[in-house]
Amino acid sequence: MSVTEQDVRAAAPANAPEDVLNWVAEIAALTTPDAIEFADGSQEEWDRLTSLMVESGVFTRLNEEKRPNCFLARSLPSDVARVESRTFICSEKEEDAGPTNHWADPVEMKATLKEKFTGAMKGRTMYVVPFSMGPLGGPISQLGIEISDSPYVVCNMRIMTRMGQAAMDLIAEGKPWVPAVHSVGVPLEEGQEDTAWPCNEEKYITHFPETNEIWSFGSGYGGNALLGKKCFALRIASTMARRDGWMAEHMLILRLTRETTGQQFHVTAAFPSACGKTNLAMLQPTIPGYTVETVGDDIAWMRPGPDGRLYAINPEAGFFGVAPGTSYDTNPMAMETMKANSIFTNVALTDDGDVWWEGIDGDVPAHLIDWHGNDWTPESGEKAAHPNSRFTVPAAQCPIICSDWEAPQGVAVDAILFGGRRATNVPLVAEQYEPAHGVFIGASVASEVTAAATDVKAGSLRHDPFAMLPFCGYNMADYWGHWLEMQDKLGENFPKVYQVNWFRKDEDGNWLWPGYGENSRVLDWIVRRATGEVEAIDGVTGRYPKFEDFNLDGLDIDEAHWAKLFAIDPDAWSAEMDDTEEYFAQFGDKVPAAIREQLAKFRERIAAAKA
Ligand code: GTP
Ligand code: SPV
Ligand code: MN
Repeated sequence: MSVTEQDVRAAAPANAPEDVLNWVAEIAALTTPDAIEFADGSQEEWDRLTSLMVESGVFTRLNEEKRPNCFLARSLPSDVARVESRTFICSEKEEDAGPTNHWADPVEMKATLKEKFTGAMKGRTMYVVPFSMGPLGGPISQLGIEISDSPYVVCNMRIMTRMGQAAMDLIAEGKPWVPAVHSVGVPLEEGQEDTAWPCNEEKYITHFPETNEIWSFGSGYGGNALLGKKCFALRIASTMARRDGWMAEHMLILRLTRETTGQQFHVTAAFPSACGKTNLAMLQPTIPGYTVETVGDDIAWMRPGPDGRLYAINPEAGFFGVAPGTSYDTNPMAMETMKANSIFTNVALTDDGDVWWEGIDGDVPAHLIDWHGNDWTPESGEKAAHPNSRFTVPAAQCPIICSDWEAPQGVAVDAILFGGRRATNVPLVAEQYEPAHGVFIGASVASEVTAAATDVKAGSLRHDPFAMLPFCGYNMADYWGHWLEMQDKLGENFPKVYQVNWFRKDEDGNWLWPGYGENSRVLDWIVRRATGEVEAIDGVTGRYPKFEDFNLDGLDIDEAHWAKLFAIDPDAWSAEMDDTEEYFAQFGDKVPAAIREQLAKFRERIAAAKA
């Protein structure tokens, strides 16, 4: 017997409003689940669902002494990351999705989804998960309800969002909410055994920007399934932001306090997926004089405040971070954050019930269970953890979480960074010449592809404007136009833009820059630029630090090494601008004139460097 409207009403909290009940009943009638539960976000619910998943084999409980209340999940190899080729923007007009998104006609897609979701939850429990992106009731926050047939999703949503009854209470007050429907797409016939990671070979991650709807089918992993994150907080929110004069960005947020003066600086930074946001957000400065506090590690919602400055909030409540490469050496604060109450997906399991991944501290164990669930030894020759294996951890557990991380009005942004993985060409740091140049810097971001998406060739260089290529819910060139408008509106108050690159390599393939905590030196220069303590030198890609102004104390970097970090090969940059121009051409006349103008100015600077 599948769930009836009667059952929906019986399961719902007393204050669930009529529009919610009707929508849930409609989805239940379509997907025919066996049972229904409304998530309240309680500890009891977490304990029950995690125990249920341990029993069914979805979760492995980790060693209670080493990792209390922590669980390991292993996905199928066909479901390990976002699937960009199956991500659709279903705007009425194709040009509103733009050439960098996969577009589908909303009417046709709705018909397809109706077919896919028919009976999709048979044999499963439908969970109704109300959530808030941003502090509950905050002026910049937004509400949503995710319906999902995955208890793994429910537990992850409890960490990543403010989930449960408190969100329902706000919805009950009549606040707007975004409906998001998710199914792993594996109905169970009578008596059919479930598997540890149900998912469908055919996946649809779909967005309807004009009606603020999200429908996701076939995947249980990360951004495909935790619909508050990329689907809502970036793709749908970016379209809302354009309509309503704010910004939804793939950015970390951090607070830097100068210990001598107590002055605070807030920095947001956009790097493509798996390019260092979590690491920079939790930076441990190697130079004296600064304290870093984390506000967010992946998404920033930014709005002009009453004083005309730009204010940012982190819409999330947890971190869904890349595990490999994370250690006490590279990111001690992340290591501290994941000590308890965390979910690990696709990492390896040690013999004493703890987690392991490539790059974690200590010796490589002689034996592990790898992310496939198989025995592993160092001789296996394969990675024990998947390159896109992740930890899901409560942000509040981060030892350096900012005291204002839940300030409903956000923090005032002083500088915006754009970066990516660039082995060549891009210097360590460059400052914008003028606001439009800042937008040009964002628009021309290119980065070597990582394992964060399954269907893009890792290692290849691709354009990823504003680190938003997979996350912009509308035409990318219109998005550049929106940035220019926001800059115009805020004038002098709009934060200065910097381009950074921690990933430049020498001829032998060695990093030219030590990265991680040493990135504090770049932040220090940016702060001293803001206070007017140091000058910058004009160059081809922007304005650079003077060698003598930059704090290199204790680093083995002499002037020759410095020169490599900032080397500009005019021919290589000429070629890069040819490529950028070609990339821009696909947007036709939607490319703002100010951006074309910046390209011309860039070429003039190259010509001057050649002369
Ligand atoms: P998403 O969650 O996918 O959006 O990624 P992210 O931008 O938060 O990436 P994250 O900080 O998790 O970093 C991904 C990988 O880059 C990790 O393996 C890090 O160890 C590595 N990394 C981060 N910062 C640096 C750095 O400064 N230098 C070098 N060489 N590697 C870094
Ligand atoms: C990213 O890919 O940028 C992520 C991970 O932050 S996911 O939530 O899976 O998109
Ligand atoms: Mn991300």
